[in-house]
Amino acid sequence: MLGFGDFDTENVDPQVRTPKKKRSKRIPTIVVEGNIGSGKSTFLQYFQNFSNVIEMVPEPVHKWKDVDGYNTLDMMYKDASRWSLAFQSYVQLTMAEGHKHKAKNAKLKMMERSIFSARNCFVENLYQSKLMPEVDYAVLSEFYDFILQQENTKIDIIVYLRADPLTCQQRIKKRDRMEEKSVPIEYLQSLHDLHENWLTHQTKFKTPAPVYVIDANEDISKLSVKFDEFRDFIFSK
Ligand code: D5M
Ligand code: MG
Repeated sequence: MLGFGDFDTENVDPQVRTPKKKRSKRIPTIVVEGNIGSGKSTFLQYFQNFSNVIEMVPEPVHKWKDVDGYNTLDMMYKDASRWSLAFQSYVQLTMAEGHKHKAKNAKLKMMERSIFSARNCFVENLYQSKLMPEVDYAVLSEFYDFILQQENTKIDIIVYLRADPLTCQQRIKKRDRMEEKSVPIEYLQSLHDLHENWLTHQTKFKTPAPVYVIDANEDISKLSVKFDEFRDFIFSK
């Protein structure tokens, strides 16, 4: 058996021993945030028209719905106190992957939600509503801090689609997702308050980038004017 001492490291080509990492340039990243049903997917769809310039990283809901056959999103909705740690650990992992993802031929990257809202809104809500015990919250927080130190999670702008919880509830009913059948208005209100605390008031958590707020209560036909304005804003930069 060979031990490490058996290797002659003296004559190793230093280029081979410490290969230089190719650093590709970081592409400016836009993160789209907002409550459930606030219109994020519609916003992303609008920007699909600019796919030659912007690469999309949609929220990886399909992954959450099939972790080796387990629909962890559904499990979390059905029994949050039992499954939140598993679900949020997986959300944190998949969001870290999204931040790490390198856009290939685009000038901008646009992510639907982020590791930040998962932590500052959803995990925070579970903890505050006592569905997540303090120890799970502490473990997730350490894991979160570690990811932020290891990975480049830098973002450049947050678009906050601010919509009233009642508007969100109506949109959720309309889209009729199986897992979201029993989302109560109180849950949407708590998530709304946490988005406001973070993105508008910065009470407990600071924002990792400047925030561009869009009032997303209006009908989609009127919203597209605001989306146009945001498009002009980013393309003028
Ligand atoms: O988000 C898609 C669905 O995923 C919606 O039911 C909310 C849920 N979601 C997203 N992130 C989280 C975290 N971190 N915890 C709990 N639930 C989450 P939508 O806003 O509809 O695009
Ligand atoms: Mg969505």
